[in-house]
Amino acid sequence: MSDEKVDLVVIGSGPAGLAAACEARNLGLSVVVLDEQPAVGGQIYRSIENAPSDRVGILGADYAAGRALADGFRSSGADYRGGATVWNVTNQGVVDYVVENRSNTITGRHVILASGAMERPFPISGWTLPGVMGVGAAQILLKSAGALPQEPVVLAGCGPLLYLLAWQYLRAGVAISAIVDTTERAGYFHALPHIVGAILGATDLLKGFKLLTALRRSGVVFYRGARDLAVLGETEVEGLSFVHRGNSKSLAAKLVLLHQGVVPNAQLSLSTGAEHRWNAAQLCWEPVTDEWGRLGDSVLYVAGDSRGIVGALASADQGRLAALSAAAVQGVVGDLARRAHPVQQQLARHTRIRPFLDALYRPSVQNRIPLKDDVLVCRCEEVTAGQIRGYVKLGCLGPNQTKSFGRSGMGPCQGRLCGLTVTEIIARERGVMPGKVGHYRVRPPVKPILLGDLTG
Ligand SMILES: Cc1cc2nc3c(=O)[nH]c(=O)nc-3n(C[C@H](O)[C@@H](O)[C@H](O)COP(=O)(O)OP(=O)(O)OC[C@H]3O[C@@H](n4cnc5c(N)ncnc54)[C@H](O)[C@@H]3O)c2cc1C
Repeated sequence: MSDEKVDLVVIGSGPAGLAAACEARNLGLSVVVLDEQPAVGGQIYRSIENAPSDRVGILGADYAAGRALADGFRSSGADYRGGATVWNVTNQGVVDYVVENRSNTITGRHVILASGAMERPFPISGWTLPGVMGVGAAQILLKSAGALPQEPVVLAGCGPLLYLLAWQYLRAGVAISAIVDTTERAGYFHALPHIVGAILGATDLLKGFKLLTALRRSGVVFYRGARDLAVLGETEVEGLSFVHRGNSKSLAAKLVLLHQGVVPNAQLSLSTGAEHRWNAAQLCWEPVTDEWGRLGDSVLYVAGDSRGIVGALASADQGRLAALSAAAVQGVVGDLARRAHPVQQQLARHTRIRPFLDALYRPSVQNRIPLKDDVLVCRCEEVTAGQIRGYVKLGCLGPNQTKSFGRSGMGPCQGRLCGLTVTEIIARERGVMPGKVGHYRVRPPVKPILLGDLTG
């Protein structure tokens, strides 16, 4: 076990972490970046440094743009440690991580948590069958290995990432049987008041518009406003059933990709005991920070999607701002306001479209809170929606108690996958807001590690 000290430890090498590291190095801070992935890039720019040109072509210009950020990071002088899984962070800046089966400790005068986003759970009947994957997971296979489905695929759900992968698949020659779109009609009405902000962020709006137009022109069948989705099959996926314009439909498929947006991967900030609030627009927990992303009066900052979903460009802006603030606290920067001003303006530009997207692609209640009792909620411990409701009837008030009632949230993912669903089910049963119900108390190790890793 080592115990080194540096000015800044950054956890995560997505846009937020890479930009934070570059900014901090520019200001002369010593920087170590840890990431459990073997290469830099995070979710959006995964494998950007070694992706062959045909794959970059398929993934599109937004992906290719990550190359400049990765190059800048490589020449910044920051120390990058890939394959490093962080399992513990303290409010004093101590970070424990495992790399190559050995646990190490590093202390940062400041630490930036930039652990990004994860896909929102999509708990419907059959969602745990072999042959069902998240759209994000399928995109990870494409980015990291160029892996593509050989058989026609059904994509179901809503949100920019779903349409993006459909577009990327079309460019790669993958056959798409259908896009079963769950965007609700109400979403359009709720998004309307935010249209001015979206128009001011015209580039993003235009990109989305072009992408949807390309999909429509491709002839892919769209079922808009689909409801009552259920994955069919006993031991593996056989298809997807749903209701479209009042008619029951079912499509045969061996691969069904589900998606209804991404949510902050907040396990690290939650594990520090920092205050988190329920974001009613994005339907998720987010850490309470100051404008720079600082958690209370600790030495910890949060930047990027793990602070609340903002997208790649805004994540990078937040990374820069957190690094600037940390450098100012360390006495390296005397003119914080002046340096931060252009980045803050850019951040405002990059987040203008967010309220529009949040309203339009708000996942429907029935796809977040399973009505059927037999739908699995906690996949690790195989706890169903009915069981969670049963615990509430017995007096269970929040997610932490579900652990003692029936092991929900006790498996290897430590509630990362079921946490939001459990909170929302309990809130609905109790007739209170999710913020009142609370979230799983997350304790280190936040990622599964072996006892041998600690002693090795
Ligand atoms: C699967 C998926 C695919 C996505 N694809 C796209 C896309 O193609 N286009 C797009 O615009 N947006 C995409 N997004 C949204 C996306 O996450 C961006 O908004 C952006 O990447 C956020 O940047 P970030 O730096 O905050 O986090 P990320 O890019 O998510 O990076 C976070 C990094 O933290 C690391 N990390 C997390 N926890 C730990 C830990 N405990 N120890 C060590 N390392 C850790 C992860 O390995 C990851 O590399 C995707 C999201 C997901 C979940």
